[in-house]
Amino acid sequence: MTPIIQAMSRVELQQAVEEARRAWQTAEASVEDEASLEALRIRFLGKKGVVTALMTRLRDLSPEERAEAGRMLNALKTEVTEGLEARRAALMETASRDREAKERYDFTLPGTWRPIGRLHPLTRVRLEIEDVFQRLGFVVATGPEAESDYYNFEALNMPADHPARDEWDSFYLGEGRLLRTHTSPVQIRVMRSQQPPVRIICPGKCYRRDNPDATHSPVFYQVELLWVEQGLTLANLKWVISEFVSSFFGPEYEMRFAADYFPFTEPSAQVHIRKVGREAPARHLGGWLEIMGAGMVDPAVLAGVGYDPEEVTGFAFGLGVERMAMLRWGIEDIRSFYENHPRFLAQF
Ligand code: 2NL
Repeated sequence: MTPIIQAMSRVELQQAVEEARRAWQTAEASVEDEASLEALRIRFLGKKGVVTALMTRLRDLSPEERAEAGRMLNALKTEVTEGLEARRAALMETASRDREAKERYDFTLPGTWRPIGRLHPLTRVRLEIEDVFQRLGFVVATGPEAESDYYNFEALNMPADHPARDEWDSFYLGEGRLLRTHTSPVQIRVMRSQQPPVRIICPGKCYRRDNPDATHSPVFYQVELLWVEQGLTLANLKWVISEFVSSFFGPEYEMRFAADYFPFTEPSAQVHIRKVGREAPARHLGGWLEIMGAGMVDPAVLAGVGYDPEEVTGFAFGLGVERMAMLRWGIEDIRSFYENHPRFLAQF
């Protein structure tokens, strides 16, 4: 297109406007994005643009000619302005349709599959045991797994040279610390911090220096129970345990106590259960299964925490959570609980 720098006649201006219109119509068809659209706007309507330059030429004409040429130029300007606007709208329309196509959700696609977790069988059994005793009015108490010799042994009537300590070999952490071998230290802590009556259950992780085999694991879970109050006897202990047996194993189980020994209870007993009608020959222990150890709290333990053994009596028991789970589901190896094979865990 010829630059418009010289004075123009009416005809020349008319021809230049027609030429500009054709140039616009050709250029307009080639707009394909925001950038080329903006370049086109500057080329025609910018300060140094084609239409602007032609406008300045109006002053070369007489007032009569100027009016007519002005209308022509205004028509061109309107055509260009509206054309640009239409192109811009078309570009935006395309852009938003593209975006919608890209962002559209397909609700028929399958969702992301994630395996749903579940409680570990030991957690399930522990919670169920807690539930049985909470319904009987016992409160859950917990405490540290790293303990002192005093709480784990001394306060339980096992001074340093006591032979019973052999049964509970611990892991020693140094600086007088050891991993608790039972949850009894929690009961000692509770008794030292409050007056009777005490009705608690103490679930938690315990550690013993045992080699792993089908029935031993150096880490295991225990639930202990303690009830201290005026006038408690072995009869109350038997009632609490029989409530547990019928709740956890079912009403068709019978129970018996067999004499045992623990340094912290006197008398002490093993508790056995058997499904009624499942009597077995004596060589199979008559079908009886040991489920826990229990007894009346030794007066020396009560005195040790500042209670008056002439005033209050108490009883306690301790059971292994793994053993309860093994009996419930017929699991034969305690190590199954700690190997965490998904196919083992998925069964519960
Ligand atoms: C077992 C035996 C038992 C206790 C734990 C206990 C705690 C205090 C005082 C007296 Cl503070 N006794 N606990 C009593 C008898 C037996 O556990 O073989 N458990 C698996």
